[in-house]
Amino acid sequence: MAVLEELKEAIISGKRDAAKELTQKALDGGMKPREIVVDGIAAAMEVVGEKFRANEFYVPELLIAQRAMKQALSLMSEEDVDHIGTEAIGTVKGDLHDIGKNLVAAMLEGAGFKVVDLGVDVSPDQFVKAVQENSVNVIAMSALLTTTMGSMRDTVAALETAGLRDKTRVLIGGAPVTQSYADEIKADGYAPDAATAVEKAKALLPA
Ligand code: B1M
Repeated sequence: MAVLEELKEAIISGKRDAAKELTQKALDGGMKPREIVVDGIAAAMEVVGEKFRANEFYVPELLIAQRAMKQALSLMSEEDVDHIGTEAIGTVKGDLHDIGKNLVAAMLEGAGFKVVDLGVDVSPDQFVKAVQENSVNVIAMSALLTTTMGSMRDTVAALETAGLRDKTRVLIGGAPVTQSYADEIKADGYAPDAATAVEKAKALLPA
């Protein structure tokens, strides 16, 4: 267990090499990948999220922890990790801002989600295709421009048209997005930051 505590600390403080070495040490010691992900990596990202919300960490610390987390995860294969759910994430059509979206994606990955990252400028049809091609539980949309937010509504409508709305939950966020906008377009959840996005995404998973 000591190695997982050390791994947590390494990720929280953004020590990339140490995060990788400690993950390797845990694997060599016979620990199961799931245990390492849940009790080491996800636990560390939870602390990072709490510190971010408490204004103890800012975006640079988040990005540094995210890189350390990626190093730890790089030693796990897809089959090794028992994902808690699948999330397709993207910045909506017409919008190229991806810093916040990448943070949300990294936090979701650290929390044990399989993340299908569709990138930026993602059209409603691309979101629909992602749901059709992967067993997606939650679609996560990010928008930073007031002029592109409307694409979130279009994506909800496209999911309905494709007959996928009932089985797909929709989570939205980004600087101009609000809870009242989420209510207006009938999204299932809104999160103001990356840490809350993880909480909301977990709550949206089927029981
Ligand atoms: Co842009 N830009 N930009 N820009 N840019 C803003 C957003 C703007 C507010 C600046 C301003 O005018 N004050 C303004 C938008 C105004 C508006 O619509 N209300 C703006 C504009 C106008 C533009 C252009 C149109 C400028 C131009 O060309 N005339 C242009 C548009 C390009 C396009 O997208 N088509 C443009 C371009 C760019 C750059 C390319 C230069 C660059 C983006 C680089 C990149 O992302 N790779 C850029 C940047 C960096 C910004 C600012 C400065 C910073 C955005 C950012 O990364 N913040 C921004 C002004 C500002 O915010 N101070 C601005 C840090 C990031 C961690 O926060 O993305 O909010 P954020 O994510 C947070 C939360 O919102 C939340 O969690 C994250 C972490 O807590 N969150 C989610 C985000 N997505 C979520 C999804 C969720 C849940 C939570 O669930 C799914």
